[in-house]
Amino acid sequence: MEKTFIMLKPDAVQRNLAGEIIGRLEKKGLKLVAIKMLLLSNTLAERHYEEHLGKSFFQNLVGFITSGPVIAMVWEGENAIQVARRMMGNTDPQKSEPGTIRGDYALFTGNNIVHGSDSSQSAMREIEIFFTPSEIISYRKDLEYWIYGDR
Ligand code: DAT
Ligand code: MG
Repeated sequence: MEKTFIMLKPDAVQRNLAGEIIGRLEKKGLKLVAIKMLLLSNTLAERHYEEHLGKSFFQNLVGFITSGPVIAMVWEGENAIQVARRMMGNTDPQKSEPGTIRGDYALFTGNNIVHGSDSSQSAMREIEIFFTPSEIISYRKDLEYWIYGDR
């Protein structure tokens, strides 16, 4: 089963959107398997966003993501990475479709309220940065027995 790393950025927490975003992912049928609130250190933020090191917006990005508490989560489900990315919408909220999280709740790329892994490689890397294996809970929901049987 695929796992993806989703993080509610400081603007989501400041704007009281945490429940709304978690609710959307939950109602879609993705399964929450790990969650914690934390304040990112510069080191952790730079590690999380290392692919953007050297880009013009890197300092702003790190400054913003460390500016207040974030909520880090792991969500599980079939095709969870792509499904969550589609629900989040385009990186630039002025281009994301209405009905997506960013399309409905954000206006600026620098403050686009949610992070989601973009590939299975990033998902594995990002999950490992934020969670130890014992913090990720393996459990089943009733519907899964109907979909997958006993395995
Ligand atoms: P995404 O968050 O959709 O995966 P990304 O990985 O390209 O997008 O960039 C990470 C974050 O960096 C993004 O959510 C917001 C910020 N960012 C990206 N491009 C930017 C730009 N051109 N100007 C300002 N911030 C940007
Ligand atoms: Mg990205």
